[in-house]
Formats: sequence, structure tokens, C-alpha cells
Amino acid sequence: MNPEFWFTEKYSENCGFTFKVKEVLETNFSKFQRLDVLDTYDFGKVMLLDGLVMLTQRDEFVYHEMITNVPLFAHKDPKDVLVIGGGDGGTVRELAKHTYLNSITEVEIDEMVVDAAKKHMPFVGCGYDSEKVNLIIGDGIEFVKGKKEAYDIVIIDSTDPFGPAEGLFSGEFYANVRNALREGGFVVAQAENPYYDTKWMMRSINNMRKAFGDKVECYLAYIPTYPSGMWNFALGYKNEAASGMFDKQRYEKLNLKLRYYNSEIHKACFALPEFVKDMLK
Ligand code: AG3
Repeated sequence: MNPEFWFTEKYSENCGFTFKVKEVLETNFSKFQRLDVLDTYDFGKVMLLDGLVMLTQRDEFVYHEMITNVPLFAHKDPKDVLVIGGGDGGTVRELAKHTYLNSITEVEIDEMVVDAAKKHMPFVGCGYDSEKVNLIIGDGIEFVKGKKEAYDIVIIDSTDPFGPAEGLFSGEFYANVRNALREGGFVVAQAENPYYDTKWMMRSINNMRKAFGDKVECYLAYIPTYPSGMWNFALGYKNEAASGMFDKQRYEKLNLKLRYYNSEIHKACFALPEFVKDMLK
């Protein structure tokens, strides 16, 4: 008998990432997906959706700081932010630190994710403690349809582009998101990685291009527990490119105590390796 229990997310037929598990805290099913929460030795609490790592206690800060602070500090004067997905609460936790915002709306399709985060992962579930966060349980695709210039920033914090999230990567959806943005607005979507998921990454970027034309740029962050550790974010802009913009004054005034994002990263994250640039051509 081997008392050890290991979980592997397979990245391909031949490669994956493995955690040694202390305990399985929850396994649950909704009509959308399977959810597991593990307690692991090296990465603390881990949330899986359909067997894929959504976040770990140890490195979630990278993803959540980067999906929020890059568009927020690039924007000239953000007031209203919409999050689609992000049920674990990590994204709204970061947004709530931007105390000048008027509203933070999140549309998450699966309440099971919210409940599990609140129960087992208070470090992200605490995102819902802020009064400014308005959580709507519903379909983000339907929610954005017909919205006109209602948000300054839309953040798409989804699972991988198959299963319940598939529609969140389509050209039609991005066109609706564009209409929902005000002048000067940005959309940011988690957009997979340039090693294992190049097909998905490019499909997502090309669909964003269908709505935003050449006004799409990418930035990277280093997240050990996501496939390849190099994670891509796609950013669509209505007017000026986000990569050249940074509200230094607001950044200094807020004086956030962050662990990954800073003014240098804001600029540097848009620097792409040659092989990624080639892929994006
Ligand atoms: N959403 C993106 C996770 C993608 C990870 N993919 C994978 N492990 N195959 C994360 C949600 C965090 N709020």
C-alpha cells in the first residue's frame, strides 16, 4: 500500500504537473462542471475545475494582480469594472483595493465555485466581503449582449476555452464586450500559454481581433502552476494602446502592497519573446 496521493494535471500525452496531496477537501458537481479542492504540500489549497488547476494558494497572487492592475493603471480614469467568471473571488479582491472605483460587477455562471472558495479558500473568497462588489450568478455571454458603453474595463477571468467557457472566447462575444466598453476602455482576457495551448491562445487572440482589429496586445506573467508557467493575457483597447499608458500618480497615491505587480512590471510585461511575437503575426 502506498499512503501517498498525487494529483497530476496532464498538459499533453507526455507531460504534466504533479502535486502531492495532503487531503481532498471537497469534490462536487454542478450542471456545468466538476470541482475539486485539494490541500497540497507545496502549493497549499488548490482548486480544480474539470481536473484543471484554476488557482493555488501559493501563486494565485500573480494571476489576480496581473489581470486587474495592468488594465486599471493603464486606464486614464476607470470607474466601472465588469468581471466575467472569476467565481473564486481573487479578481474582485484585487479590484476592491482600487477604492476610487464606482462599481465592481461580477457575472459568474457557477455558484458552486463561489461557495467552494468562500468555504475552503478565504484568501480569495474574501473578495466578496467588499460592499462594492456586486455578484450576479448568471451567464456572462447573455449579460453583455446589448450593453452600450456601460463599463471602462471588462475582465474575462475564465477557465480554459472549452466546456462552460467556450463562448467566452468567440468573436461574437468580444464584439458585444466592445460595445459594452466606454471610450478609452479595455478588455482583458486570460489567454492560455504559448507552449502547450498555442492553438487555443491564437484562437482567442484572433477572435478578439475580429472585434478590436489590430487593437489587441498581449502581456505575460509567470505562474508556476499553469501549463508552461508562462501565462498570456490578451488586451483589447478601444482607443490608445494600454502598453504605452500608466497612471503613475494614481499608482503612487494608492500605494498598494502587492507581491508581483509594480510600475516596472507594468511596462515589462508587454515585452514578448521572439517566438511569441512570431506566433502573434
Ligand atoms: N482562470 C484561468 C485558469 C487557466 C488554467 N488552465 C489550466 N490549468 N489548464 C483562473 C481563474 C482564477 N481566478
